[in-house]
Amino acid sequence: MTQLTVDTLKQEILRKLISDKGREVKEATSKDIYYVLASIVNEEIKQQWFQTRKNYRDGKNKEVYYLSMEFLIGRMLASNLLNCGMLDTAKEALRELGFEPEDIFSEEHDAALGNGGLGRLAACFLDSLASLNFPGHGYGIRYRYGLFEQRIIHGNQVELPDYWLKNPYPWETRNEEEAVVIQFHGDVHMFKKNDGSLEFEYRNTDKVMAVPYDIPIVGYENDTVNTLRLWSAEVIHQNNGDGLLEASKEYYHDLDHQHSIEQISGFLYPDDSSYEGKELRLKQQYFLVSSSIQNILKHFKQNHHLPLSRLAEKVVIQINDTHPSLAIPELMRILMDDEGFSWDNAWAVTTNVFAYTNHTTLSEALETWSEEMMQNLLPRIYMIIDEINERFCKGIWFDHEELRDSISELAVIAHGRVHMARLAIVGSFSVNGVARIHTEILKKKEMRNFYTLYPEKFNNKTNGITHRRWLLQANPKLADLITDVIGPQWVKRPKQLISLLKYSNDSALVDKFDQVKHENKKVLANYIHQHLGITVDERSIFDVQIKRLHEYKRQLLNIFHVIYLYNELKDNPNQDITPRTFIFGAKAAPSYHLAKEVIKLINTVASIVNYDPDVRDRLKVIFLENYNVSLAEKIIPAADISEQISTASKEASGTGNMKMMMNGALTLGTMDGANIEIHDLVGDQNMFIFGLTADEVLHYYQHGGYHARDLYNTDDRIKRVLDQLNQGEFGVHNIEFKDIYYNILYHNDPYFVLKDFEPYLEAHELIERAYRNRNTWLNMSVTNIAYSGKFSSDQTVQEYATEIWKIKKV
Ligand code: 26W
Repeated sequence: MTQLTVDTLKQEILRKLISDKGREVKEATSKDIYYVLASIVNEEIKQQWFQTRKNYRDGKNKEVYYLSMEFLIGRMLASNLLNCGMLDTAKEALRELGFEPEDIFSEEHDAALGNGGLGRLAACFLDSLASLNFPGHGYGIRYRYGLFEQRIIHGNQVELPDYWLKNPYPWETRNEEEAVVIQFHGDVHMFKKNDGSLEFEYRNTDKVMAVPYDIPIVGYENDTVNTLRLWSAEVIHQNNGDGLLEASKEYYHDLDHQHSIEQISGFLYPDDSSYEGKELRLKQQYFLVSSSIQNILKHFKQNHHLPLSRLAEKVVIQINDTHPSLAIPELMRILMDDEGFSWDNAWAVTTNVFAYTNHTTLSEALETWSEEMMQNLLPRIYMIIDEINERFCKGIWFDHEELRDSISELAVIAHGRVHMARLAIVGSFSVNGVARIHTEILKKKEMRNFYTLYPEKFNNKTNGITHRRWLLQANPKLADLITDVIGPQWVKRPKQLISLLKYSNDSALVDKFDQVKHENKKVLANYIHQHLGITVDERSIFDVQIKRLHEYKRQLLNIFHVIYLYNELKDNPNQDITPRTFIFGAKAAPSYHLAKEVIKLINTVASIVNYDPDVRDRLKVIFLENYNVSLAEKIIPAADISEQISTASKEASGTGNMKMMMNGALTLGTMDGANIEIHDLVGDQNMFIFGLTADEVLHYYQHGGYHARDLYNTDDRIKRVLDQLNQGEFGVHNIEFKDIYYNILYHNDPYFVLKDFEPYLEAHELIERAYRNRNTWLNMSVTNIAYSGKFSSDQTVQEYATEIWKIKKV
């Protein structure tokens, strides 16, 4: 990239302000400056983007395509500047022109085309692919409405539509010449050809146009720019010649038709880990995979002068959870119906192209579609899945007698439903979990029978996060300090953060880490003050739980502990405790009643605790509304404690745990997901582990033996908290938190909140004591940063590349 100086960049901004906006700097708004700067960055990127595409066209490389219904990319200006090597220059130039960089960056609407972990992981992977010079691209949907905006009104979550395209989005380019046609519904007709093979014809289908919008994915200081291609659904315009369409009686019918087509890329489904069999979602999934597969095949033909039978030499497709797994029958369909392949030849190609990542073992998240719906919406695809199933079941019957009794648990179609995870496993050459424990649970429990059938397919790839966005960009003060101490090599090789260990006992040096954390906490405290009008003590422990709201993530355990602390302070007003600020950020799926109750509870507790004079600022509860990527970037650098307290066995990996560790927070967590791998590295002495293990939890689920009510009856602290919920102490009306109360006592506390309460409390007491010993604490914090390089997504993507994708750097 051209190296702009602060002065030349300033001049360029001023010049563009006049040419693009017709304004001088003193009249310019933050928005003007944002667009001008984005357009300068686009100019910088354009050449490399073109060059990268050209390099890929030479046909030498195998490329990976990451298919995902979600890409939670967040804002792009600062990260594009960073990766172009222009971030510091740009910040300086903006300041000299009289603008606060943060104000300019926040003009960009946070692109929330994802729900949580799975969508953000996809975005981190794209960043690492480009930064490591891998030829890898994303395919997704350009939803017109992203994840809802959350408002808290009287303590309740209220959802507003997220129309993120209201202002022009400067990073996308519409590419009409790459549009493809997608077909739904209709009838399939079969003919016998002269050679005895079958020919298929689709009639009366509903046709939709998929138009791609491309977003550049800029590698870190390496001139690679890959592509995120997002598909938008549009009507196919037929020119009827007379131009009088508006006057015709079909006008309203056509409008209706247009509306129903545009719905396909209309909005992101706001469910995270819970499945609902909505037809529109199935349409979205097929829309994504059909357009992507058609596009991938077109480019294969253009770039490689090879027969399609050799597709797997040049193409590998990763499917992000089961959501895009219809790609498997879609590729079969095209190979057979359009390209004349036999079943066996098509299957041989297909099963060497796809790799599947599983992100959850929660049963309520496993996708199954009704056979009837599938048959009606996608008749040819249904036929192909049916045949995949027939052949697969026959294979078990004849070759695996030991599994005969389990056929209905393995079959792709069983009891009137199509099981997407089973389809994904059967049709892929690789199946991976996202943390060691998660992969083990898949192999030994959830997918046991499939593991017996295909042991060679199963492998682990522990998640990672891009340290560029989550450390360099989000926490520049810490990044600078690290570079001062160990030099800049860690930026390209994050594992070199380990050199920090040498300094973790150097008290003059760790003081500097303390200072950085303190400054970050001040910034967050200001944000809290501005947005909630609440003053928090910067020297209190910032104890953070930020993630989607879900019962298994146990925000409830956290807030129960807060209530307990509050009760303690009310009983002994002069107790000497280390001040704490409990910070929450969480969206609940709009239809998830209990999750919304927990949000209400947190806000209710906040409204009492924060204003009670007896508490005297020793305890604050902060619920930050509309948690999203850019809010995470503000909170994470300021965290002291990272709450990762899922019921063991339930959190596949977690990635927030990694982000906070990298920013020097200490993990308070259960032995679940990637917490276990953090523990492998830093040990008991550098984190706070508590609670049931996964084996214990699974044992209780299988054999019973846990009785929540016994704990209620014997532990006064627990009884008091629950009674306060039931009797309306927290809230105006008596009935307010009855549902939570009933769920715990009458449904036997399915996520073991009461069971883990006491150990959780003890862990908090350890934290309080540890925090008072500044040197020990800082040593622990620096140790965590030092080991966090393992969780850079560069590492993860490198492992996918060598072990699954078999692709090489360009
Ligand atoms: C069909 C509804 C639905 C929607 C989303 C079902 C399941 C999902 C995702 C699989 C949920 C998800 O984001 N899972 C998270 O994936 C992260 C990235 O691998 C992990 O770190 C989290 O532990 C896991 O919960």
